[in-house]
Amino acid sequence: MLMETILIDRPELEQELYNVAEVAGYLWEKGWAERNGGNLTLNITEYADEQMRALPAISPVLPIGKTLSNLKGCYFYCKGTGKRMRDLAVAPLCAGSIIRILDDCATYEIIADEPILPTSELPSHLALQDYMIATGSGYKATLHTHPIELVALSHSKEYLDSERLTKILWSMIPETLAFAPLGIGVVPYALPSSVELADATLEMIEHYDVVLWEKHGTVAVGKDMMEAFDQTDVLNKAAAIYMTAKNFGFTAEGMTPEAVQEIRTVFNLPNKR
Ligand code: 2HA
Ligand code: ZN
Repeated sequence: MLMETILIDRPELEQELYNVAEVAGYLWEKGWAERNGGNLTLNITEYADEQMRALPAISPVLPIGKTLSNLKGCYFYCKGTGKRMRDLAVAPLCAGSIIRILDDCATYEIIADEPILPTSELPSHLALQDYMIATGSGYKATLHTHPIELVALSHSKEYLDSERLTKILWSMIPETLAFAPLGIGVVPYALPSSVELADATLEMIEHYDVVLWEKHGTVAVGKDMMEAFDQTDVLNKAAAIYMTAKNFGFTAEGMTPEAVQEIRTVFNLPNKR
């Protein structure tokens, strides 16, 4: 039996969801997405044609938990709560759904393909989406995942200082600074899914490429899901090198501050800190 899907006759949207699925596969392969771990959203408003806008809701009206004034009439693909990334990698609309934000900017409804409730971290993700629109960033993707080495580092007070952690990671290989020039910002532990966590994340993403939730995971944003993934991957790679040196029995020396500064100058990177 062929299932009805919103992707029929919408090849561009289908391609976008393929890209999201590709990233979900990488998250699983990297061991960052145990069980239902991690979640993501993608702003797909540009693909919301008249027919899509006319589709009836397949869920009750549901609260976001925040009022986000830039999201009026926006459409998002969201991973489903309790769903596995490795299932999303195979069939994005069996492990997630498409939602429409209603005019009050505080509620939403599910429109396709199935009434799969969105991610438990919806307030964080949509607050970021709202901010990304407000700043005209052109960013469409938000990604929360559980990268092993970065989460491990967040278990020691020594690494919970954003500036200190960023400097260590930048000094592991030249590419870290080149591709994550704003570094990583640490958010102190807060209950998963809480509005408190959402607010702290939003404050941090204004200043850093990736946000690290203490003893939990990371949040990254990007023009598309692959970009959000790459940002996380680059920083976690640096953490993995740092860890490998520790396993060899020494602390990585790190590039000298002069070598880091040279990268910044030659590649004309922002000199924020
Ligand atoms: O299960 O990772 O933070 C999804 C999560 C919640
Ligand atoms: Zn999580």
